[in-house]
Amino acid sequence: QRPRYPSVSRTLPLPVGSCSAMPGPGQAGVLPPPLLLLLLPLLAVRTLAAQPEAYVWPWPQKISVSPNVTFALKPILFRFQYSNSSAVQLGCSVLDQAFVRYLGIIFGPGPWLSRHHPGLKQTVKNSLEVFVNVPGCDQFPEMNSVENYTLTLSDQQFILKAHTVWGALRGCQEEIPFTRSYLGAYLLWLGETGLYNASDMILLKSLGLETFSQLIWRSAEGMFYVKQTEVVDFPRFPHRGLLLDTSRHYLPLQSILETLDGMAYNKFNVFHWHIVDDPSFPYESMTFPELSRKGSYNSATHIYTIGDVKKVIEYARMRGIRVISEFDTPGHTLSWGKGIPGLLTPCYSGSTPSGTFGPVNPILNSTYEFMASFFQEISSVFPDFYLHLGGDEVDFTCWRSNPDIKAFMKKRGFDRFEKLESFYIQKLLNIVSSYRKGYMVWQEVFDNNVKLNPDTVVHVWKERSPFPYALEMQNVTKAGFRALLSAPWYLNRISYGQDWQEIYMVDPLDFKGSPEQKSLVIGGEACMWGEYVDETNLTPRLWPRGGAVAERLWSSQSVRDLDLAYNRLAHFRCELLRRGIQAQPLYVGYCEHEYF
Ligand code: CP6
Repeated sequence: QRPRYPSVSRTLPLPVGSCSAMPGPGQAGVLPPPLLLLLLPLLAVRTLAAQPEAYVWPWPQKISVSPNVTFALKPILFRFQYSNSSAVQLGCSVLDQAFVRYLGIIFGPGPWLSRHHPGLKQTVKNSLEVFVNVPGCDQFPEMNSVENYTLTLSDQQFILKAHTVWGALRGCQEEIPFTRSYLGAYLLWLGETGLYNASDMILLKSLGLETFSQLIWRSAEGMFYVKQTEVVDFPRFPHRGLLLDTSRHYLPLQSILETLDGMAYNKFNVFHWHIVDDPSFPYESMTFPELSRKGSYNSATHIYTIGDVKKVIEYARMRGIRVISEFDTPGHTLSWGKGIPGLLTPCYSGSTPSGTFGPVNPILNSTYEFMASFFQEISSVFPDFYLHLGGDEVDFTCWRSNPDIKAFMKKRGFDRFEKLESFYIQKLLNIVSSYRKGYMVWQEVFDNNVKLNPDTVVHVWKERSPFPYALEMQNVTKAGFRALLSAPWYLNRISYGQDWQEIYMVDPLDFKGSPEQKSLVIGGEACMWGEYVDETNLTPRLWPRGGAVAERLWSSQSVRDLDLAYNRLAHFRCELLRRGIQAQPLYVGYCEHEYF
């Protein structure tokens, strides 16, 4: 043991890694020596003050660590164990598998150096008891699933509890006004008992076990330790998403699964799969196999079969992550045209077709017949209640050039192309609603005054047009719609320096509006658009920068100290490396596990 700081000493060789304290965001390295000496006492204070109580990312709502009480864990003996009174017992695949996974994460594959620890002063704990209120293991996580957990590591008990009493979600979904804040709603329902949602148990696993795994460290001699700790935790926002774009570049299944691992470590809970777009259509449709046969980059290797999609959904479920697919229309659809002749609008040059194509052709019945069968398939393949229907960046040039479109608009009295776009979207929304699905759309659909179901989620992505994104959040919620923020969170965009800090300091509720309006913000998504990203650079671009979004969406609004965040995030980045995720560095420094 080489304790360095009173409550946070982590000298971790493989498999549990750690970083030594790196200089924070304020750097002294470039200053000449005399000035540096003058500043040294100041810096020392600052660095000490920036030491977190524990290295947990994202930071829990409530955590207290007793620095002087340490427990030891022996890797050969330690087990996760179902509480006798837990509603869920051995045989629950989600937890059974999570236990195996987290034993691997915490202790690594071994061999462990010392089996006998004669001089061990600390109490040895051999199990973490896991208690779940909820029977059943086959559900999917949902928007309203309660993700609360408490973790108590003390001499009396080592226990992880699902605190959750999710009032019969399916039964009372309609009665629950979504205008109530998520936390407020949780507190209200906390007192209600008797009706539980089984999907809560999934979240207990991916959240509480994750926190537990981050609290453990290993000493140089190879023993594992954890401080006496009490954690009471729940997310600030229910929708904490990450968008991957698998059309600009095909991402192999393995990359997607690895990203889901990284998401679980960061407590992200929504995988937004922007699966197709202009350049390629990798989704293999059962109803319309021509779509990927003709529209993918390579129909033998660069497609997602139904089996692949099911694997992604199940892998995500095991980690408490929802999968929301996006099939973006009517724009961004060039790849659809290859497999479905007649679907796209023919563009004209003068009075003759130019041979190029524009957005989906909104004036043909055949278009809506196709969309009805296509989205029927999508509705059944993706179990989540929500579909993302896109609706962004519709280019009117082609519609403008086409005489049939112009004639249709004249007949209908549409004076602007936004009206035609709205006409299309409204028909599409009606189709999807008839399949008993909810939908999310990009902000243009709202901006263009399309009539939307009141439970539509509007996804704000534009940084400043027509308004700065904060004003757009204000407008969307003022109109009574739920809002999702992505505009400040483009991970695909890179720059020199610590750009995670800007990402981190954004607050989704930083706009003018009533408490009701604020409560309509369900969260946000980090986006990784794929124009310049494929499997070679995806992971380092995603992590640890994506962690900044994860903590903003999970932790309390008051968690905004950049120095503390720097230390925890630098440490977490080393932990990601130890877990096999090639996360890039935040700044200068090293990871301690490099020495072992
Ligand atoms: N692809 C699709 C994109 C973007 C959008 N839709 C996008 C473009 C520019 C920025 C961010 C996102 N690459 N289909 C807009 C939602 Cl800065």
